[in-house]
Amino acid sequence: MRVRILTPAIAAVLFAVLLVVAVDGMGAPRSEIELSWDDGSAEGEITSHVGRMLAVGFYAPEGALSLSAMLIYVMDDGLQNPIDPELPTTEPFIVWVWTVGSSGEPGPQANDGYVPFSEAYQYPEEAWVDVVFAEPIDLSNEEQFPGGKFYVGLEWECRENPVVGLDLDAPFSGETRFWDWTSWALVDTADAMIRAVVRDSSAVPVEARSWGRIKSEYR
Ligand SMILES: [Ca+2]
Ligand SMILES: [Ca+2]
Repeated sequence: MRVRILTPAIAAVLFAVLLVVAVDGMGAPRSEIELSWDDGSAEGEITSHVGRMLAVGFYAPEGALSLSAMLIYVMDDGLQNPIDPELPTTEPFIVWVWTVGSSGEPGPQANDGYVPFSEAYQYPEEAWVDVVFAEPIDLSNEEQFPGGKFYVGLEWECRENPVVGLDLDAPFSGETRFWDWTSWALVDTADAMIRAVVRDSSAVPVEARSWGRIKSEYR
């Protein structure tokens, strides 16, 4: 694991949109909620080796038990693209959804492992990368997802790419976990900048608050 703490001059204040309200073809509102523990600004970053994983746990609000997308804040890896210096140097990664294990850590996988960008250089750096699941994941099984809790995250397929943003502003959620090839270590001094987008399945608007917004508003 390579973790680096950025200097304040480098740390960018990032833009966070916490509620997306879309309108479907019939004009009826459809609500999606972006769940976050991070405050939108990266003070650190993390990257690792092939087969290691990073997960963040979330609680789906009542009435919004369908996981439709996740977001990951990809940092600048400091490398230059050999083909075109204007292009990013991003590499594929695997997206996982996990149930909750017996000790609260990520449990068995709840999706098939999704590679949203199968070729190199397909998504930007220094940006929120939006990964939409082809099939939304049903979180309503109370045994798998007690209290609506689930984990989303990524598995590295390439050495030290991508580099993921870390929010180092307290308080910390204690919901970030790192798979070091043998166990899920709890990361309690940072919130990884990975978010989940949930929605209801009946177009009923749901509560729009999130920890990340509260943290950035009231810190
Ligand atoms: Ca921050
Ligand atoms: Ca780069």
